[in-house]
Amino acid sequence: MQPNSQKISTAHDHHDSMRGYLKDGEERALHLPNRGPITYNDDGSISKAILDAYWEYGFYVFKDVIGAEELQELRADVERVLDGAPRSRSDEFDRHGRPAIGSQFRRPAFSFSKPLSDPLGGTDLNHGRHPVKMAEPEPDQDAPDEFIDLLIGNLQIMDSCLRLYGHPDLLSVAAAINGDDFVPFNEVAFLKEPGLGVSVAWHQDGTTHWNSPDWDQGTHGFNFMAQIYGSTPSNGVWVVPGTHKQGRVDIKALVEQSGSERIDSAVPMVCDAGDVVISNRQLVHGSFANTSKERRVTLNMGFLPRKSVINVTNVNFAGRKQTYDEARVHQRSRMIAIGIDARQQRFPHERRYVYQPLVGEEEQNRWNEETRESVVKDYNLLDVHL
Ligand SMILES: O=C(O)CCC(=O)C(=O)O
Repeated sequence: MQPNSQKISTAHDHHDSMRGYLKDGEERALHLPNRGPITYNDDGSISKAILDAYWEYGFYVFKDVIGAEELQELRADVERVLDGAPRSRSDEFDRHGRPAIGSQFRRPAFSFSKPLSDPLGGTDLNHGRHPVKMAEPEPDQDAPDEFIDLLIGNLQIMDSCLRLYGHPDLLSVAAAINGDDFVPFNEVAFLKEPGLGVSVAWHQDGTTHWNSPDWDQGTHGFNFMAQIYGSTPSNGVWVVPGTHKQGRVDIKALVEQSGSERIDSAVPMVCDAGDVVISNRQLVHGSFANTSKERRVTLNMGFLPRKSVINVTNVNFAGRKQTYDEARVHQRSRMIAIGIDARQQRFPHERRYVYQPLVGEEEQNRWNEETRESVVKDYNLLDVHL
């Protein structure tokens, strides 16, 4: 039985007490046959070995997807956005006294949390899908009361993220998993700052289709998780491999069997900077408070199978009911086409991905100041919530 981590008080104790669990998990993770570059069969389709491993384990670590130059651009954009962020959740100005980034958008671009806390575990938030509270170690005395743990709407606050969104290899994977007519879900950035990063309590994403007669292992889609500083067992997302195939998992029971929230069968996503993980949203997954000295910044980009989305009704981020009809999904999907064009302008020698649902609409979906205003601005009011 592992120590009851709920009783651990300081960040230092927490980090120390995790060592054995982190090491064992890393070893298990590195033994799984689910990491390597994105590769193709002779006919241009994604390699069968990648797809087989993804469907078997529910995740795959794609190595070296983002090159050094692009990584620098992504990091610089995150820094710029943090520099221009509101000083607190109720502030309209940044630390330089300028109007904060995001004030021009209808949805907030920043989420604030208490250092090393678990804002979701054991609450009704997110449809109550995080049933177990994680350990909340005491942050160091010089830690701020609150810090930014999430950026929301990456594609409108960071042009580098819009370009990454149009990545031909990632979009080819999206098509291989969800079909050529895949649709967008949402884009956020998880900021796991050293000594501050919050827990994301164990959960499965997805709220709408668990009891559908045609539910399957891919129904609630997947997230790409692009790592711009790498991801370690201490600061990374952990998953329970294969649980995407099991329907609703009893997370409380998993935690009880393991003797603490350190679930025995879980493994961490171990990545270098530039790697991108594809992670099935139905996997049991979560992350621990970041008591390590390493930063993780993960850019999430989610995609769904069209058949899970069209004409489905759900509540949005503000609790308002909405139906994802064809017109709405079409408008939201324009972000893929604009991302492709933005990428092509930046990397003109790279293969340009062809997004089947919007073939013939390339002219309307050029990346320029007009589409920044008319399509990209407030695009995430049309996010899909499944
Ligand atoms: O990045 C993290 O720590 C959590 C990610 C997560 O839970 C998600 O993408 O659903």
